[in-house]
Order: sequence, then structure tokens, then C-alpha cells
Amino acid sequence: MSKKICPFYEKFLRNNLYLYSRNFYKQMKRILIIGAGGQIGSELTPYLRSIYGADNVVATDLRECPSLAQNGPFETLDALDAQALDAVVRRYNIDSVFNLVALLSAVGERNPQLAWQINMGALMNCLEVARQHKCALFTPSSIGAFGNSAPKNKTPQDTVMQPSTIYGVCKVTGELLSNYYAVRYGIDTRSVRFPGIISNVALPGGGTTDYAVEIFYEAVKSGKYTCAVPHDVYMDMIYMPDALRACVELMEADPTKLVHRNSFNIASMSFTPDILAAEIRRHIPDFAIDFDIDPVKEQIARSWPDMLDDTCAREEWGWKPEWDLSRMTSDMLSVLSQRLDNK
Ligand code: AKB
Repeated sequence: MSKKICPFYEKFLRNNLYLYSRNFYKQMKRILIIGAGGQIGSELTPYLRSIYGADNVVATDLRECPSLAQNGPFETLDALDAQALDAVVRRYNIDSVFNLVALLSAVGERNPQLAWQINMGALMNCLEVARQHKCALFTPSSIGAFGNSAPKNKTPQDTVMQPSTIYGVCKVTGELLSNYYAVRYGIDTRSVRFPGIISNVALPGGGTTDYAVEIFYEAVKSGKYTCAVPHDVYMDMIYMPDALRACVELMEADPTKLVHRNSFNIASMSFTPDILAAEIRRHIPDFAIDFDIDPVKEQIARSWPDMLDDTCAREEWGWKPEWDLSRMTSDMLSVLSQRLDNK
């Protein structure tokens, strides 16, 4: 027979155990998100605020973001302005920075010089502010860090990295620079190589994997979609809830267990546009897809891995995806149908 505990005592125990495990586990306390208005930041900001407390997560972006400013501290900030970045870090006593600033792969090819200036300028400023204020730093890398010379299937964690896009060149350089700052200055830099991220809050902009988000909006709105990426190209994808969890789990991981830092392969699903369309047809039988191939996106997509090997992330910090193609597709369609119906 189980013993009955007084409800007040039970609540006291629950709260104190929670606080104990929270203090024991949580490394990040005052967090700064740079580029918070984009696809990842629009969801990472509320996610981190729900874990660490709204006041402890400062969102920043080049533009005003009313939805982020409503629920916690927000500052407009140009990540290329080192002094302004330093001032925000000081003002809020920041100890952890998430640098989400990037021109993505397809848009980067339109202006490679600008892509380098923005992607590397923001990273360099973040590394320097992290060095000066002893902050931990997370900067996403990407499947785009690989090129044609890497093995396509089960692409290993450590292999040849010769990307053919300026975006990929920035990602490889960023990984190397972040490792350099870790070794040379003891800065706690960590990152993952994100697959294409599928989400339903903010649209991605200018990536090669964007089709895997747009297709859901069009499936719900019009039942058809014209895809710019060839029907048979496999690319790694991840659903946003897994992507958010990966950020926190890696940043909270025990540093003594990390053999790698920048950057971990993570994987959860890999498919072609044809496979994704077939999955959508299980919910919307008349859904139609046709193709109007963008040669730049085709070249990029074909140069990227089909599927990464994420063994190191699994072994070093316990990475494990929770969403597969079928669950993600049902969830995307149900969230978007409700939202778009209500408009
Ligand atoms: C892109 O397509 O450029 C990004 C990425 C995979 O890094 N979504």
C-alpha cells in the first residue's frame, strides 16, 4: 500500500527537487540571442524563455520584433557593430550567446561578398565578445559545410570538407575559428551542423532546403506546389522541436564528455521532394507537385550529403531525435490547417 503524503509537503518536495535539479543542471543563466527574428530565433527565444525565465533571455535583431519584445527583453542590434554588441552583453550581464545571424546558401550565391561580410563579421564579433566577457557561444553550422568530395551516405563527423558555396565556406571557417577560440582562449564554443529545419512559425529565407517548409503552406492553401529542387535529391531535414532541443542539450552537456565541439553532425530524417509529396498525399490525397528547377539550388542540393552520420552527437551528449517524417508531416499539416483556416 502506498503511503499518502500531505499535499503541501508533496508540493514542497516537488518544487525543491525541481530547483535542485535546475541549479545543478543549468549552465546558461543570462542568454543573448542575436538574429532572433529569423526562422530559428522566433522559436528558440520563447523556448529558452520557458526554460530559463523570460527576463534571462535577451532577444536582439536588426529589426524590431514585436512578438519577441512582448514576452521579454528585446534590443535592436546590428551584429556587425562590435561596440553595440559589447554594450548589450555588459548591460544584461550575459553569460551565453546564440549567434543566429546568417545569409543562407541560395541567397548567399547572389552576393558572396556580402554573405562573407555578414556571416563572418557577426561570428568574429561574437567570438570576441565571448572572449572578453567569458561567455559560452553557440553558432549553428550546417549540412552545407560539406561538398561533393565528402561521402554522401552516412557522412562521417570527421571527413573532408570542401563546400562549393560561400555559405559552406563560411560554415567551415566558422567551425575552425570557433575551435581555435576554444583551444587558444578557453572559450566554450559549441555547435551542431543543422539539416534543413522544418517549422511553422517563421519562414526560412534564401536556403536550399526551404522547399520542405513552403510545400506544407502550399499543400494546405492550394493543394499544389511547384518545387525548385529536383524530385530525386535527398537532403537531411529536422523538425523544429528537435532542433531547439539539440541547442539546449548540447549547450548543457557535460564538457568533459565532449570530444568534438564545432560542429556536431545531427540527423533525424532524410528524404527527396518526391518522398515528402507522397507523405503529404497520405493526408491530402489530391496534393500535386510539379517542378521548375532553380539551377543554383539544384547544384547546391546535389553537392550536399544525402544523410549525415550523427554517432558522435549520440555518444558525446546523448542526441536522439524524436520526430520522423511521418509524425512531422501530420503535425505540420494539422498546425497549418488550423492556423490558415482561422485566417
Ligand atoms: C540552407 O538551405 O541554406 C539552410 C541549411 C541547410 O543550412 N537551411
